[in-house]
Amino acid sequence: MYIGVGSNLNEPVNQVQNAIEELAEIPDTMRVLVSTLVHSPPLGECAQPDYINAVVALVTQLAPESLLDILQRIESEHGRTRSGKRWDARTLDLDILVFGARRIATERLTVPHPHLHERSFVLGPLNELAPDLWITGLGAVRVLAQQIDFSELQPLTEYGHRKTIGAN
Ligand code: A4P
Ligand code: MG
Repeated sequence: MYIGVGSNLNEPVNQVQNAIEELAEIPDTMRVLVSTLVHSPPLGECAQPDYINAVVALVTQLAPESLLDILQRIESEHGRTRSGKRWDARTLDLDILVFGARRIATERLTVPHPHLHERSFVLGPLNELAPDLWITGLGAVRVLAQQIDFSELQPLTEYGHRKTIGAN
């Protein structure tokens, strides 16, 4: 299971690094891989600061909705306020990118994440962790990544190379 982490407010590198540590503390869940942090300009119309993003691989016994509850609690604890405006600047955004082979389409959850295949800041880190991962309805990460322009994506040095092996 893969989580996309993103921030563009209040020291985004710290926000993302702290969130990565908090993901390791989720009950009935093990953090198995952490990607390199990447820097990119904001996607979307409105002017806002650049983003730091990363992808984290977890193995969990939680149901997707229970995991989402916890992710949203972590977002709130990072001081995220929801302006109601979509794609607005945020202290922390935690998205469930992939949940095994599951396809979920409920009011609260769309999995695989609907924009995953078009975002360099998701596919870059995901391709680092799991190039062979098959995404339901989309195909292999490695192939999706070949169709993406990574020219605006800058990896940050040192932090977060593969920490352990084996992910789902
Ligand atoms: N929700 C549905 N599916 C999911 C899922 N797979 N994971 C629902 C998590 N949540 C999911 O999310 C709104 C609702 O989506 C939640 O209540 C949940 O039930 P949100 O986080 O409150 O809203 P949002 O993040 O503003 O909207 P959205 O559409 O998720 O925005 P995105 O797609 O996350 O885009 N540019 C760069 N460079 N890097 C970025 O990370 N991020 C965005 C936000 C824009 N531009 C960016 C980046
Ligand atoms: Mg979100």
